[in-house]
Amino acid sequence: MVWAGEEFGPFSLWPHLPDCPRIAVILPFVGLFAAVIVAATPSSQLCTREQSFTDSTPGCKNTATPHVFQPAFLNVSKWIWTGENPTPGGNNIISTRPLRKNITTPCDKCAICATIVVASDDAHTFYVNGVRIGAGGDFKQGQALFVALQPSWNLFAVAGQNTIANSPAGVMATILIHYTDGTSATFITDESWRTLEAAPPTNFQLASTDDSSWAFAAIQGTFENSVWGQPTLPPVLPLSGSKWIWTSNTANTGAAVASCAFRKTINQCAKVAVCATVLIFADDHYTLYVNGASVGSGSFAGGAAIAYTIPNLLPTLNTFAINATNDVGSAGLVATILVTYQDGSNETVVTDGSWKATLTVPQGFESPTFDDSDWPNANVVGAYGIAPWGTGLAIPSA
Ligand SMILES: [Ca+2]
Ligand SMILES: [Ca+2]
Repeated sequence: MVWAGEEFGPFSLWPHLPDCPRIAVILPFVGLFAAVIVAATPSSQLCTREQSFTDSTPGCKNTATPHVFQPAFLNVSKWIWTGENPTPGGNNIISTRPLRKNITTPCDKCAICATIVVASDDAHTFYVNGVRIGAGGDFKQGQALFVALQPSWNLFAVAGQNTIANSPAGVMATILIHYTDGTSATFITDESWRTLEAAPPTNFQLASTDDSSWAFAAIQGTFENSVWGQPTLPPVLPLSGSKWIWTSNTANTGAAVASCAFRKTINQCAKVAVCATVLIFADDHYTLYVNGASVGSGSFAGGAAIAYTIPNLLPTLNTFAINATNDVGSAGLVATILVTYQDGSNETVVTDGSWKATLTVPQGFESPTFDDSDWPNANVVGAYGIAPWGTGLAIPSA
């Protein structure tokens, strides 16, 4: 579904506090809980396993479960700019312009994380709740960004740049917000966004900046009809930084017909993990578990890597476990995991020699409390791109 934003009122004053009784309770709890974790667990120590972060927030019990990744389709979005040139898609001066949208969560939901795909002519820097989460510049292909959200409202801000004199200028984004009840909703750049015919003021990306007197953005074109053509979605995640791993370093030329177990525990004490996106492929097939729960399975016969959204990470310790089976010939496992943290940052974890691997699959190996300390590290078979798999693997779009 597409919410154009009108239901929350583009004419309402910002910050717009909805009439949700829970809001006064939730936000202090988020900060307090995060602060307790940071203060109590120095990053030099292993963390203890905490209760799910969102479950501790009154009114925000997280019942979302892992699922196959859902693309943030750009084809529902619109190109926006200031309207300095009243002709949509017309030429603009060299300039940087602020674009902002506060998205209020419906009263009966709690936002947890988002996938953002953004394209721009000529460049953009993207902020969420004041934190810079990425920058890029391409009107032919969107950039994928992943970010953890606040439960009740979130401020999306973009500094759009037109770097070529007398050329069209525009930003197009689709924001797919995941809620703790397992539902999601799509938001787009449209005429409800706020902008200025001036350079972004200092701290324009912060919630403390009042944009209620700013103008509304002007539509420069739609996905179907604009001077830019139709931008494509980027790959959900890259595999280019990942290694093929197995229990022997020559598995690309042949390996035992067997099932192997792989484990990687991400232990980040100084931050609160919220969501993850996983892209994974195995020769010949696998089942992926996160914190002991089965997420999904895939096979070589599918010919494509599969992406998953994990919306229910634990705050500090998260265990990714994979049962991978070789049926014949070469064997390998390759994956990229992107974890989003409560503070707006993210971390990419790839399959490499730091993973644990065994040539058997012990009972209960997928459990977060399983002791893998006596397992050997995985063998690196080679970088993504090596034979026999090459770089031809199909990767889903963001
Ligand atoms: Ca331009
Ligand atoms: Ca094989």
